Amino acid sequence: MSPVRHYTSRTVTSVEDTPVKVIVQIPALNEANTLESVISTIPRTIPGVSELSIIVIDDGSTDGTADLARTLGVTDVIVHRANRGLAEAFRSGVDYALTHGADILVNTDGDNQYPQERIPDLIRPIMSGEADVVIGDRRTHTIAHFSRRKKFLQRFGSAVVSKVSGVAIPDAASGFRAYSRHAMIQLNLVTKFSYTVETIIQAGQKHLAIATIPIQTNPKMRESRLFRSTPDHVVRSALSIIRSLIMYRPYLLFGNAGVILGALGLIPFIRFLVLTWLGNDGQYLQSLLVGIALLTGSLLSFALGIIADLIRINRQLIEDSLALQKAHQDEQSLSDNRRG
Ligand SMILES: Nc1nc2c(ncn2[C@@H]2O[C@H](COP(=O)(O)OP(=O)(O)O)[C@@H](O)[C@H]2O)c(=O)[nH]1
Ligand SMILES: [Mg+2]
Repeated sequence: MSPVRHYTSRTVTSVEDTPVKVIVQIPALNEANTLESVISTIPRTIPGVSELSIIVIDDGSTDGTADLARTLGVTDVIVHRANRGLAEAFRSGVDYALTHGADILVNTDGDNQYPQERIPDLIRPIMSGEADVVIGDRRTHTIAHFSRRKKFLQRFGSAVVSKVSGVAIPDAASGFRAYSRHAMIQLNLVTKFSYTVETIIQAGQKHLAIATIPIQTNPKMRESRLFRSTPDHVVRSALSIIRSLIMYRPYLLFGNAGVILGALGLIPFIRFLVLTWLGNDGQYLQSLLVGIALLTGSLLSFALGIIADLIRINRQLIEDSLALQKAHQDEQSLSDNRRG
């Protein structure tokens, strides 16, 4: 196996037989009941991996999750004293992985939903240099305890995320994932809520290679903590997708809205003009009003699209310089390690 190290987005250096360090992170909010089953099923030795460590990110648990993790032998437990949300916990894990020299970061959940024994398969596409992000596809249509509505929503949501990101993703909400160091450097998350959708859309926009592997989930242990109900899930996911769309592909949203409003506005407007020309002066004012309102909306959409696109370009420049900075720190710490 030839592990690949990516230093910056432009230079990819393949280093034969380089030791590969994997960090498995478990974001956990009150997971004392299930944490042991998660930790005990994480494979400790994987062919081609020289070092594997586990970190638990305790996000303000009140059930002793952090202490339990330490008792179970996890030496690095990141504790958020108050609950900050899953995306923040994920970011803490990425920062830890970057500063501790991980080549690959794996995420699995604290509720033992995911089959930890498949971690070797999950990281394989990164080890072989084929992918930067690997997502475990739960094949949600086969999960027995998912209702028909939930299966439909999962599939529909994944189709929307695939469309927006430009990458075919069968299971966009899966939390069983692996990220290469290159992906960790490139991704900059801003959402507070869940990182799953935003990472995919960003990865697609940044042309990171995304792979998926089919997995079978473990039986359900408890209700979701991230979503209180299905409508709550739909609203939050939709907001997260729309926000990502505005941030990464504003012209798609505002351009289409502008064209649709413009086309709808032209119909009553032209109707008014034609009828006035035919001599019906002073009549059909409703058509004029509706037409002008829709055309103004169209104009506003285009104007917002232009502004959002300019902001997107700025953001991209800032992100590029952030990635360069992180890659530079990375090379420095690697050479310090070699010297040390
Ligand atoms: N850090 C953090 N993790 C959370 C929070 N809510 C849930 N989690 C963790 O995120 C993972 C997924 O949560 P879960 O309730 O299983 O959501 P699911 O995706 O609907 O299955 C689990 O490891 C939880 O412990 C939260 O507010 N903060
Ligand atoms: Mg779960």
